[in-house]
Amino acid sequence: MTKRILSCMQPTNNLHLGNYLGALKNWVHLQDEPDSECLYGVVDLHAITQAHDAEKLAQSTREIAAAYIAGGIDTKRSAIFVQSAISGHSELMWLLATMAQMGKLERMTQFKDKAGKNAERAGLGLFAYPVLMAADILIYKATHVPVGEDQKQHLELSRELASTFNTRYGAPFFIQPEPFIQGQGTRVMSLKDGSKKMSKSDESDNSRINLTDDADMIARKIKKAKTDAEALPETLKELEGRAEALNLVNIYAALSGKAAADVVAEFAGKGFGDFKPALIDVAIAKLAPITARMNKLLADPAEIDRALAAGNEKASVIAEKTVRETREIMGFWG
Ligand code: AQP
Repeated sequence: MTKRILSCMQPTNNLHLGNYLGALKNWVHLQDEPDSECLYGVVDLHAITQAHDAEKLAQSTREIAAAYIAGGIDTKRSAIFVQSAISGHSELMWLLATMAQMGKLERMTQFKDKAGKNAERAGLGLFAYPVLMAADILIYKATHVPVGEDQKQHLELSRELASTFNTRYGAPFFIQPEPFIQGQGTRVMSLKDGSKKMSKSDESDNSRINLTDDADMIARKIKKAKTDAEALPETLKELEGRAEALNLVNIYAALSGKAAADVVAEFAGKGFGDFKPALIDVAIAKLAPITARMNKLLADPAEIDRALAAGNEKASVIAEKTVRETREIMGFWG
């Protein structure tokens, strides 16, 4: 096995089109990489770094796992695990936290965004989130981590912590993971504001297309999506400064597997009255089978729970070994 691929999502809410196009769709293809093993996590310990509903957490974890399977993760080939079920994540996080510099954590843009003006009152968990993410990755000695642009900074910290540990203890123990920056559709923007990314935690449900939305809801959200009054131009370059229009073109391209430049050329001169119905058709054609499969899995969650139990078992064998060896290298008793 030459590559170990690891990636995760938080059960903060249902997955949306951005999660699918920016991450899950690529994870499915990565399963076909030769000589590779894939581990996909539902990182529920990250989901509690901001206020969460305890009654919904376990169900959200199941829903994310259902979305992985419905989106094409093959549980015979890839492990789907739950972070909190594998205690080594928290233990390794503490060991790595002793090496993480406060100044670096303070500069993390996600912390700044999520803490907002109230950084003084933000929880330690939100601040230390990138260290837990480093533990998530290093515990599996992952060689490759598919991440969106927004997570690149966190991955860099994981690489640095691996290197700090190896230098401090004189052992080439942790692997520095390589990022896989994902291709087309990498950054899907909000349907209401083309300058903000589509996000699970956006207050407005109309800002995103959820993988649980039915055909009517998808159509309604796309019809309502913010656009402008101009027709589509002939080239992609001419869409500069029209963030919402560009976003819809990019979504169409990613869903249909076409290049964005070809999509603009195809619809050149047409307004959104023509473009939106076409986008609705491709979105429904692509997402309806995923939604149907997800609903079927959620109606009888035994299959999801079996997949998670098997994935947890596989992941915990690797994780326990790494933690045991880390403790030995650091000189702990027993
Ligand atoms: N809008 C997006 N476009 C493309 N990719 C995206 N991802 C998230 N939003 C977009 C990718 O999906 C994965 C989810 O990671 P996460 O669960 O850690 O969530 P996140 O990155 O913090 O973003 P979300 O889904 O909007 O959640 P909240 O609102 O809870 O922060 C990652 O691979 C991410 O790059």
